[in-house]
Amino acid sequence: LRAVLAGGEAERVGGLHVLYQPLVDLGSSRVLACEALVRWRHPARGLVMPDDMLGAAEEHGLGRELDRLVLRAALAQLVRWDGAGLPPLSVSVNLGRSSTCHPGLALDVLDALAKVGLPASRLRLEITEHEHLPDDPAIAEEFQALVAAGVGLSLDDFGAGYASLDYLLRYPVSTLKLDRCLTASLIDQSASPLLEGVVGLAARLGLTVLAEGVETAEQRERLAGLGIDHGQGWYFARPLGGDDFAGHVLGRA
Ligand code: G
Ligand code: G
Ligand code: MN
Ligand code: NA
Repeated sequence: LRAVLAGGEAERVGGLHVLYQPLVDLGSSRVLACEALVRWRHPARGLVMPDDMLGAAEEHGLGRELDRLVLRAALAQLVRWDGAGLPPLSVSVNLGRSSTCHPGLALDVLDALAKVGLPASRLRLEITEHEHLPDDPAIAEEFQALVAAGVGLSLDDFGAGYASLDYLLRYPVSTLKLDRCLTASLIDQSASPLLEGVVGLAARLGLTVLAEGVETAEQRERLAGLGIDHGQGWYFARPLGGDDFAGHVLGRA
């Protein structure tokens, strides 16, 4: 992985590539944005999924390099989609622990946007409370600078980690991404009060809610019925390569 990351700029450099999963309006199924999801095509091990490489990447000090490569690939992809006549969607890019805690994060990200000439509003960053982050005001300041510049901030995996409510107070989050375990819990009728509570809280805080892991029409219906704005999941589309994503958005999938 170190060698792959050292390899540089291109989208498919050294077998790392990025897929894009649509983020949709739950009511209309219209594609509003996408999430960039990294994959590693390993010569011997086959397709390596993020969960099987991100831990090791962080341990070996490569987490930030990986996130930077994905960010550059995603922004380059937006420029290509713009050229192909897609509507100006935004892309959501995940940040691992070392990217989130990096004091130069805001400058790095704004520099990457400036290099490709895209407005900051075309980018969202996803932070996760899966890993406990230190309560360091310097981290919050990086995100405040990004949000002031127009970058969106989402809290990922909400409901599956440790400190969600604390993070909502600390960081200028505008979207809550409900972990797919909450969507899956809808099979059990008794879980609805929990989701209703989360939706109510989000409304009070002025947050948009996105449900992850939407796999069935029934889930879509019930989530929309609860007042959840956005969704993501196999019911709408799997993570897609850049060209397939464009075909999906343009209705040629
Ligand atoms: O499809 P999926 O297996 O891609 O993703 C699994 C997890 O890996 C998700 O929690 C997702 O947020 C995370 N992930 C995917 N791509 C990236 C990335 O480029 N950087 C970081 N830090 N996390 C990612
Ligand atoms: O960043 P995050 O953990 O939220 O990344 C989303 C993860 O969920 C990725 O691993 C993606 O491949 C996966 N995923 C996306 N849609 C679905 C779905 O409908 N069901 C399941 N089980 N996983 C999904
Ligand atoms: Mn995510
Ligand atoms: Na998630």
